[in-house]
Amino acid sequence: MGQVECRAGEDFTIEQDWAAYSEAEHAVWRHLFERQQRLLVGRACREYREGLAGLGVAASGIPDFRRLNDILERATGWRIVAVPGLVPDAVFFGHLANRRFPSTCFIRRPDQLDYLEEPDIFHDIVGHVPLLMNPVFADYMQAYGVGGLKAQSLGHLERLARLYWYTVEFGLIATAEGLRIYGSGILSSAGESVYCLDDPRPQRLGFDLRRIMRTRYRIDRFQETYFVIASFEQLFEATRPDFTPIYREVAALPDLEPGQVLDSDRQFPPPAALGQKNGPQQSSAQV
Ligand code: HBI
Ligand code: FE
Repeated sequence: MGQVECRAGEDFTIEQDWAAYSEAEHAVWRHLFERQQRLLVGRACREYREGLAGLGVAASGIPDFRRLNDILERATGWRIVAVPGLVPDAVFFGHLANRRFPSTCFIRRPDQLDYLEEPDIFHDIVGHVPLLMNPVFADYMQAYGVGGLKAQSLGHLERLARLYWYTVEFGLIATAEGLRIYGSGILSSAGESVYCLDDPRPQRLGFDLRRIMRTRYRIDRFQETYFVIASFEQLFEATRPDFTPIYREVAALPDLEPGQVLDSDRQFPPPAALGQKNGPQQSSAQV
């Protein structure tokens, strides 16, 4: 049996043991948090900023899940449960379907500040949890969990995982001030927080459920394609219908590569050419 199984119950939950974090681990959190807060000004969407503020997550150090849960449960009925790392898909979906967000509780090492293979507490708590304070997004995440259990039984998990990837992890939202970030994988990444809005190379396409379910993704590099929603209500409405006929329709079409563009795609224009003399701070995201 792997080490994880013997430490966690059948739902893979463990205790966070907040008192056990070292000063060095709190220092990694502070560095990551302060850097992200500077970078996300003018880039993170309003709903994320409101959720982060509402949770009281701060630079002071790694938060105690018990304190966050007092606030989160009152707001949307969600709760954070600690897990040792990635858990099996069925366990992951089972938690989401019951408004439990499975968050890792280890933090990356100082030499992993810019890239980490799998989620750590900074990605989960600073990336994912603030948006669970938003009622519409909280409903979407629970619907995703319910849908995941069904997708697994239908053998279409890969297509649903693409929806998660291109929305929950790497989604952008259109606002009156320009494109803004809501995807957790971007919100917890210093480099991609800038690249996703400022770099002219990636495609930025209008949200299209079937298009997303056909589009592959790479986990080891910045996205070549981002999908843009008009609102969280649009995202939640898209998950209302029964996906069974949609899976069948999409399975009959060829998969698409990241970066590929179809004539039917709604393309958002690349960011204005960056001012040569000023470099990235002249990005379109500047409000
Ligand atoms: N487990 N802890 C954890 N966190 C995740 O984000 C996660 C997971 N297991 C499976 C998973 N994500 C994805 O493969 C699902 O979207 C299918
Ligand atoms: Fe994640």
